[in-house]
Amino acid sequence: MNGRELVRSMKVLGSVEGLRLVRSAWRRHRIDARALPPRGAERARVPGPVVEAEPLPGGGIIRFARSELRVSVSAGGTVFWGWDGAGPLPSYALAGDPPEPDPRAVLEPDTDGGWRVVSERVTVAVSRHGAVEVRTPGGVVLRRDLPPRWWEPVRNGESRGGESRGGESRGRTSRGTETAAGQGGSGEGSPWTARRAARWVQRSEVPADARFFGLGGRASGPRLRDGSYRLWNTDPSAAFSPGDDPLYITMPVQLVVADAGTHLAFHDNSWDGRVLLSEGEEGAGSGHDRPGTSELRMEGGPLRCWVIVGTPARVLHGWAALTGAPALPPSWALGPQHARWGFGSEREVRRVVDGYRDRGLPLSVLHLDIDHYDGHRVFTVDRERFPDLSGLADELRERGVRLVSIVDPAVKAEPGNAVYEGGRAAGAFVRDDRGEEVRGVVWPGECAYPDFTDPKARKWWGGLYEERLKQGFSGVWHDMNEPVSFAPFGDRTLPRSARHCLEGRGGDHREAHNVYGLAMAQAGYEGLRALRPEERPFLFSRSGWAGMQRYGGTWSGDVSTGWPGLRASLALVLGLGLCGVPYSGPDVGGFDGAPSPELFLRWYQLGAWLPLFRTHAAFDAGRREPWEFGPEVLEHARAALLERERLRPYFVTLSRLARMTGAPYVRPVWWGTPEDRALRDCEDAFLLGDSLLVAPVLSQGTDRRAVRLPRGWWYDTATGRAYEGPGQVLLDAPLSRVPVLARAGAVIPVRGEDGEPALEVWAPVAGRTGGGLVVRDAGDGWEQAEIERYQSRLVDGRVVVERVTDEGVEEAGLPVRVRGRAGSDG
Ligand code: NBV
Repeated sequence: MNGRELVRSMKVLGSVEGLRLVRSAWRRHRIDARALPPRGAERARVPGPVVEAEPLPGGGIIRFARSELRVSVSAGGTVFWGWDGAGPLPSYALAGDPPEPDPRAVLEPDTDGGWRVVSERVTVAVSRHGAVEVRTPGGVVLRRDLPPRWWEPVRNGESRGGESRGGESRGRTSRGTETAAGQGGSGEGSPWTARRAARWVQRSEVPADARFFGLGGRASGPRLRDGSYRLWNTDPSAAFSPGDDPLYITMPVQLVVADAGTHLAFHDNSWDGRVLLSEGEEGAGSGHDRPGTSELRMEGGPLRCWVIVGTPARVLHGWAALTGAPALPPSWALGPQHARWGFGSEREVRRVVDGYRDRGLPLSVLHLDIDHYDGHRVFTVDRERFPDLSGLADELRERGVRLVSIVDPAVKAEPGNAVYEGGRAAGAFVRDDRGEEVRGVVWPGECAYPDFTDPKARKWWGGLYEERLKQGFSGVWHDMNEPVSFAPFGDRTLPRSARHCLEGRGGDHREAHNVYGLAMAQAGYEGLRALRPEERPFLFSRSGWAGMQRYGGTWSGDVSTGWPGLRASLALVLGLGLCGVPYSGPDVGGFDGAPSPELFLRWYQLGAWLPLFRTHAAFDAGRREPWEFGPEVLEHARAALLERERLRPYFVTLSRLARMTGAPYVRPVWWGTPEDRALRDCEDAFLLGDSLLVAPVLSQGTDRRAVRLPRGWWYDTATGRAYEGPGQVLLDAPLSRVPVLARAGAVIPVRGEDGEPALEVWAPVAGRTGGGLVVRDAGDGWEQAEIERYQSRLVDGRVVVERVTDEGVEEAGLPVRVRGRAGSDG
């Protein structure tokens, strides 16, 4: 906690809490000092030279002097490799069983004395010193992971010097690095579990032209430039800007886009770590390329990796197959949402909802923050400020507005607090190495933390959502689940030595920290699903990890109010989408401070095109209602809102497609043409599905902006003028709107003027056809929805739209509105 944060929490919590914070930080420090003795002398080890190889389905095991590597290619072309017994399971990221190995993949000797696994879609070559190369079937190298290096404690009588060599083959028997209580290792199982806390490093090379994306939610993205990115979910403690790293969601997931192809690499390891990225350079020095590099330095955990290659769409499809299909938000969660920390009363909630209604502004969801709790205690209600919450919820629901509740994980540790006592009875709280409950300080004061890595704690916690449903809430918003414990110094989280169940394996917070939010999301999702089986849960979570999309989405967290924060908002949504988390959005207007009317409007105009469209701000921030910024902003915000609502059927379609294919709604402009290098560097525009290209205004005083187009014809939806890509065009961006382009031929589901489903079709260019997919809103339950396929073409200069079915083509069956006239100049 920095000074500002301390002052703020003193303001909110009172000065007594200030002392509590200092005590709590000391306690954390003491526990760790006791349970995690400092590392002693260590030495580095490498696998050594290759010894032999043993074929297995999908690949095989390649043995080196001191290590062994398992390589397996699945039938779909997904690559797995793991060192020293690290297999795909256990894993918090994977959705179920690992994919079946490809029975046709063969292990064969490679030219340099190494081995390779050859399959139809991909070749994995392992050099005789343990470098792993992933190549296309044509032999083009997409990624080369150099031999890893581990640090192991030096034992009595062993020399410390340098890298292990020669006589180190006995290293096999000297791998157990930790047996002490509280060190997290059971000492059982495969070699890597025995040396669970050994640090390791691996350097990887990618083509010189490659660009990096992903690593979870990074404010400085979406293209990740040279630098160091930490893998430790962190509440930045104050509103963040693009320079702040890490944030709430970190993931060892990188998407690499190069001329040679696109691939995703996922190191399935939840420990603290760091990724050092350096883009390559073509023709550097004497005409030779300098490859891009990515160096992963981990504090412990298994060295195992998944690599998925293909087009961006194939890669994300493979990623969703591996880590789970994104949860489908109910369609109301695709409508406009309004939140604020500090509504403070039922009256204020009604005032805001009335404000929307009186101005004819649609509103779908309203969120209640921690101020509606009784003394900040989770799963309670302040009856003075909210005497009839369920009555309010019913009333709002009749008016078409759902209520969503914040849920914090920390439980006030006090006798008489039913949630606390229930958690104790269930044995659900995190304990330290001596079996004492681990305490931290959050909004309610001193708190205990559920251990969401324990299935029985998840079950208990999930049941608590019944209270939220009874209050009339329709969904939940998980906060502070990095998890946070306020502290004036040191790490603002649980002690690293805090014990966790980890699904029965046992371990400590070093391993559990990054999956805490993910496991909490699982608890919430499963709880809601069991309590209200007929409806899809709506959940979004500030923290999470690879696979979190199975349970819901996320949001920006406390993005700072300012133009850089606006830019970071888009970076986060794009980056998370490429890590498989398609549903997210920023605090529109920024979390803190007071945006200028112009900044607010531009944020609003961006937010309206993102999956989660929600205004939100801190209790001491300026207003965020669109009418608070003067009549001009109100009119333009209204236009953005109405356009969002008109396009709701398109958002519903995109949410269904994300679930079925893993493709995010919001995609970088290079999505369909990753070979276009200029597009890879374009960070200020995005594709919304296949049909639209949105070019938000991200800087002050802009009324015209450059827009980079992918190949094909695109219409400026405001003017109807068509432009041919690839290339760059200058488009008007008056305060009233941001440039949005539609792909020629696109068929887009919209709400017609009568409110009924209709198709908007942008005329295809002569000689080409177009089309689009439509998935209709099938309700908020578990109904399967059908994908409808439409095609558009020009017949004698007239646009014809037809539905394509297995039997052939038929009439569209929906009202069609044709727009644009391709090739025309205005
Ligand atoms: O619950 C209060 C806030 C919330 O409004 C915000 O959205 C979260 O990101 N919460 C953080 C805790 C306090 C932040 C200073």
